[in-house]
Amino acid sequence: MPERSSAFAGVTIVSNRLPVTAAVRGGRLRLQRSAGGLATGLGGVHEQSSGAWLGWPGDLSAMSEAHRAELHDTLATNRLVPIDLTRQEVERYYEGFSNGVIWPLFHYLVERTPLDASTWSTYVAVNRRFAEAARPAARRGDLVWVQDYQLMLVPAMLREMEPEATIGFFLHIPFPSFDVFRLLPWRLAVLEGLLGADLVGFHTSSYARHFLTSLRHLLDVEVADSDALYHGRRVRTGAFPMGIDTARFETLAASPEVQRRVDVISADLGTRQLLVGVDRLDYTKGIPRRLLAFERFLAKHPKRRETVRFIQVAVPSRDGVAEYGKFKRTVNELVGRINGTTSTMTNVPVHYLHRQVSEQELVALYAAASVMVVTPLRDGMNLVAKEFVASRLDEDGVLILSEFAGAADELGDALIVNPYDIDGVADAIEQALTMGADERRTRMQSLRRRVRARTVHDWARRFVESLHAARERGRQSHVLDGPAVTALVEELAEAPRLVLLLDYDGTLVPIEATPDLATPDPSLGDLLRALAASPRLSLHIVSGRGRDVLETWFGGTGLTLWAEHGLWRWGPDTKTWRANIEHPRGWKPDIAELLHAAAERTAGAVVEDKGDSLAWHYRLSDPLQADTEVHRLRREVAEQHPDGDLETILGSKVLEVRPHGVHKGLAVTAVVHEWPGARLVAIGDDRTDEDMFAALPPDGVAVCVGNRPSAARLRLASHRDVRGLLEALARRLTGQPAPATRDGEPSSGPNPH
Ligand code: GDG
Repeated sequence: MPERSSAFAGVTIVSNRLPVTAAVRGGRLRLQRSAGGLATGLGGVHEQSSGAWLGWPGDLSAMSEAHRAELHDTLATNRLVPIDLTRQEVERYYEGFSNGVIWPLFHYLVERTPLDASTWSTYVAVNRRFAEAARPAARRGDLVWVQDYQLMLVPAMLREMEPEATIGFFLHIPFPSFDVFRLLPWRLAVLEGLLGADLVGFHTSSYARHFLTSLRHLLDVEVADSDALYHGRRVRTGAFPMGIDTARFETLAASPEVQRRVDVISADLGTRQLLVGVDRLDYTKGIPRRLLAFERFLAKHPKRRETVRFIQVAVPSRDGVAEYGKFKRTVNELVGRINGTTSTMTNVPVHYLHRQVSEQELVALYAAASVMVVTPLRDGMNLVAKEFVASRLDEDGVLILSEFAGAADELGDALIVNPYDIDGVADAIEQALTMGADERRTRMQSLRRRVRARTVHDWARRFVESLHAARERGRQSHVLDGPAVTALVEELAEAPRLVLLLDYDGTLVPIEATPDLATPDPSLGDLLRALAASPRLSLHIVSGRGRDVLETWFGGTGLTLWAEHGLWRWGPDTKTWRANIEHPRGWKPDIAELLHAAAERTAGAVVEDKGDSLAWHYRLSDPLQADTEVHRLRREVAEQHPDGDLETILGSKVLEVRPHGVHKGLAVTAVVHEWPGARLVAIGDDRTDEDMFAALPPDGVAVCVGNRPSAARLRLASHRDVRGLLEALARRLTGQPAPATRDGEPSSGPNPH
């Protein structure tokens, strides 16, 4: 029995298939629970939840209206919500795109991937249907847990409908490395689809890493620890290796029925040793190469033709997908050829069962095998390997396991093989068959400990608990839409004195490819002048830029300027720069040398000398290489200045080196001192602006621009929305119409997203 966990209380599951199969037998409707690991693992969650489970109930086209109505009623009493799909939708969304395109590509079988666009639109449409069906649950506040590669667009679609929803996604197959994933013409849509979730889970940490790498390369998403920072949200990623229901397999293995079957199998084997393979008949599972390795093994050890038997169960699968029909013939022919050349008068080495076997037969095979051969070319996890281990109550038997199965990460005590290395697998078979009893026991004991330590119920609980935690951390800021901007402007206009502290790059103008390109447009000058004209308002630009450029751009607008993150201050009355704090000098040449060396190594990176600080810009560089260089530069700076008189600050695609203790919060502190009682508003887009937000007095208003997570309570989507807010404020304070925006059109106020 799964442990009871209150974490599951309001979980709604969304998966391609419902966990039951409906059929009409003897004129009566029968529902059979699916036996697979996924149905078991999620079944425990569903039982303890008040939420629904949404999925396709299978092809009902041959079912009478009366049976269909009965089916819907029965499903409803079990909180199962059927998503009906037409025959054509199944062909295009499920067989065509999911199993025809995503499945081979994500398993690195590029040549089996037909990249024609014809099925994509149905994939999108059916994903939308699932998202719409999940909407009521999301609105109710349920945790919505979406499963697998058939539904990768659902998280973003649901997020769009219900921005406050809590959404988890788990991928049961590998997430391929970036160089393979990038082949997919719809790669951006898939990434954006997944990023709608609060938590994206994978079987292994390498799949999670591949996902994050693709995000960095293709969407330039900022990654902090293993979280993706996207549209103002923190999308957590993580490895949640799926386990099995170990207790169930142990109980089955100990049952008299299974024992009887083991006896029958053993009696038939006599003194022969048994190798077993169990898979869906799928080209990812490595059956042909496994057969070739077995053939090679027999060729190397001809006497073994009499003393071993290899039973391969291949469960029919996805018959509707063209590739699978061809594959079935290939395997048939291979089995025939190998048996033709290796059979003796008294033994046929390969027993090929192209059908589903009962659970009892399955566990009896696991229990009777000397060697279990699990050699997929790629496999997200592979539960068969774990089921074999759980069924070995005798602590005997050897597992041969592909290094390309996710399970290999946990089951290191198996004989780990490369399925492409036919000779290596042949040798592993011989090693397994001749392994001493002590070694077999030691390995199996260790494998059993691991499989028991992480059951499928633990997997479900860990995921759902992480999703709860992700929700707690995710919601921080409120996106200001048009009415919220109006309300804010009204509130600010009430203040007798108002101070605006504005960052420049990314806040008043967009981030351009190089800093030189991000010059202020004339309309920005007009807007700032209009604001500065209000006697109640004090306007400040608080930038990381150097003194000269700020003075050139804004010297004539009546603003106070703060250069180099608050190190220097320029006032419209004095028209001179003065340092805000004492700071060390003479450090720049050595550090500049380091930064230039890093720029030499990194295409697109440039060094900027700001006077009393240095900046290493990498907007045009490969994000991953830049990450490595940033890491290295921070270490090198710390090594050269062990006394900590310098610090390195990561901004928006820039690493700054500057004297310790300089930060934008200095500007806020000074303003609070000079304008006691004034209402302060700070607006900024990058990490350095967080120092301003942190230094604000309790009634200060912090507004973050763009996507990154922030301590700011309020958020605007882009610099355009900042201008919209400032224009509205200028109108309200001066009673004059606001100057036009950069595009020559008056802003209609910020967009909500
Ligand atoms: C996907 C991923 C990941 C097989 N033959 C019979 C039978 N089975 C059962 C096994 C096992 C299940 O089917 C197969 O699970 P796998 O994990 O091995 O593989 P996929 O079906 O490809 O599953 C995979 C999994 O999702 C979970 O995330 O591990 O990597 O590809 O439970 O026992 N069951 C019965 N008779 C059979 O003949 N009764």
